[in-house]
Amino acid sequence: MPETRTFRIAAIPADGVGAEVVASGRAVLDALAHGSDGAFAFDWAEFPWGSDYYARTGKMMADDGLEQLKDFDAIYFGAVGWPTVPDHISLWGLRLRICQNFDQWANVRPVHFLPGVTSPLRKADDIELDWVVVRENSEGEYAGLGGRNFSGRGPGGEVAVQSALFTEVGCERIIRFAFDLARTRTRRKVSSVTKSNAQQYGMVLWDDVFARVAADYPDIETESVLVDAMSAKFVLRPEDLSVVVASNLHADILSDLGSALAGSLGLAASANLNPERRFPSMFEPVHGSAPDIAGQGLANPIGAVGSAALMLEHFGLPDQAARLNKAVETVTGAGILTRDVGGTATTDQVTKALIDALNG
Ligand code: GGG
Repeated sequence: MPETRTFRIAAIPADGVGAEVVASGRAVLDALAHGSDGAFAFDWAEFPWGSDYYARTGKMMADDGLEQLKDFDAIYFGAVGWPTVPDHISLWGLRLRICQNFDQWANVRPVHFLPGVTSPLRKADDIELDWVVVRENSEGEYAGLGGRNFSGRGPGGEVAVQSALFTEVGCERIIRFAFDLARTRTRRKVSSVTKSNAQQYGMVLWDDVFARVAADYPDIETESVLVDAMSAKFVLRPEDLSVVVASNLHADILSDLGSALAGSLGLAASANLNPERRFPSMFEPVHGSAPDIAGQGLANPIGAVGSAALMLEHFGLPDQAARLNKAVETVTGAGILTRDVGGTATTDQVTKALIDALNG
């Protein structure tokens, strides 16, 4: 009998609905492992970090938290943000601290329709939607550069500067990543998004690097689109897109729009990858902590389960990822849906249906 492959995973549910969706994803992954006849298993460690931890300690994660995480095979994350902690403190103290210190420079966010899920876009037409938004995840508008100060002009005279950092290395690696991804897809196209007419330094550098890298991929169709025009294109010509690569801020905004067009932010999965595998990568639903529904059993676990499928692909288990995605399609196709996508099912009911679909 071949040896069991055991993957060590650090679970960080963090805030709000993060706890519910991470519990769901863990249950579904454990059911998958259970059915693998000992081929693979998951060894979980859960970390209590987040806004409650901040209330107790004044920190979003332990001082040596990165040291504690660095030898795991992956991190499975929930959501960060809670009304008692300023959002920039919670985000920088946990999610961004992990992404930036573990050089998870590629954030992959697939967007597609699921059976049984309607959306304003889907109702309007019988169109297809199958994109991957590739978010630069290490610099750009999230470089953390700037400061606040008083201009000396008296009350009301405070000024703040927030600089974006674009490096040639940073632009090139994410753009190449997008091209390599496009080569694995049926529609071989990369759309690059900037606002380089107005942001005349960093985003012009991005455009220049995009043109240079594109020359190495003559088999891939390309376009460069301003972010405002791309927002309109998401809505008006979704069938014309495949891989969309954009800066940290632009891709974050566009992927929220994309998942809303697909039906709900609750469906959207993501992977924060350290492609060199020097550090663990982190898998998380795109959505935040949703304080308005937290703790009520209403959260949609599909984004977290889709993120678990991305983690399986990262582990080199594409068939298992496909099984998980198929189970998701079976469940949504059967109309077992949470409230955000027009259903009445609870988080637990969707989780149970997913496990039944895997076992069925
Ligand atoms: N699971 C994703 C999450 O917790 N996101 C919280 C958030 O506020 N993110 C902002 C960002 O990553 O730009």
